[in-house]
Amino acid sequence: MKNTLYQQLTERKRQGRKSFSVLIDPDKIEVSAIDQLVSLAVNANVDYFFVGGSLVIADNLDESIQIIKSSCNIPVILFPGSPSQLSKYADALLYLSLISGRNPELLIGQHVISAPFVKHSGLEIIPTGYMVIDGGAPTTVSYISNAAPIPADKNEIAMCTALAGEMLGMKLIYMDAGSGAKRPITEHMIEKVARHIEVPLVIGGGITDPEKAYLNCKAGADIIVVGNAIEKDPSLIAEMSNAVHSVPVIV
Ligand code: 1GP
Repeated sequence: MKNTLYQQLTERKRQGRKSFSVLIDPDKIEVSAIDQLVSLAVNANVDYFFVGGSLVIADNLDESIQIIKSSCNIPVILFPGSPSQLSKYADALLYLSLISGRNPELLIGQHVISAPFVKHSGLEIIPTGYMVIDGGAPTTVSYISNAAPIPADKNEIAMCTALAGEMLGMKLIYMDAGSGAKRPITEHMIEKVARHIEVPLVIGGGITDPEKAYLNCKAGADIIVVGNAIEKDPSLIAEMSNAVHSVPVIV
């Protein structure tokens, strides 16, 4: 039987291999520019594409994913801002529960409403504990979610939240300072959380240089997600990917 993407993720973690994911927000990229981005990603050995955004106003989600899938084998994982952002052309769905917030709609409410739709999508579902960390600027995600982020220096709260998420059955923990965050998540917080959980840890939000991506991985991140910085300068893909893949393998 074919390994699921999640099995691949956990296997990579077991081997101590770090992964790099490019975030594509269909609202922020012209469909015509996707081909070039994909070719840069293939050359840079990017591990995953995350596709999604807080809003996804443009009606091009299916089309964007089809273009990616037709030109490479890099898995496409949906990172949806709302349950309407589904596409059967993707490989898997991060089934997000906003465990850092106290908004019941984003913890379970929207999931109940969209459950049959999600089930019938045929997508691989990856239950994900989504934690928003204060990145120094009110981001779209914090406004839309109507939930306070975890303060950037409250490492214990982050650790306890991740631990609770894992014990509730979340298969991934995604800590996000929000797209375009002024301050990305600190290595102290990443280290604290990584030491206490066993599931893979995804880190994103405001990562703009390869050095930061490298340090995040050293601190315990398993997957680094970059969107904004690459939208501004696509040539960063290679440097970021190299930095993540150059982290020494420690198991
Ligand atoms: C946002 O984690 C992602 O949800 C990536 O953030 O766009 O700032 O890289 P950036």
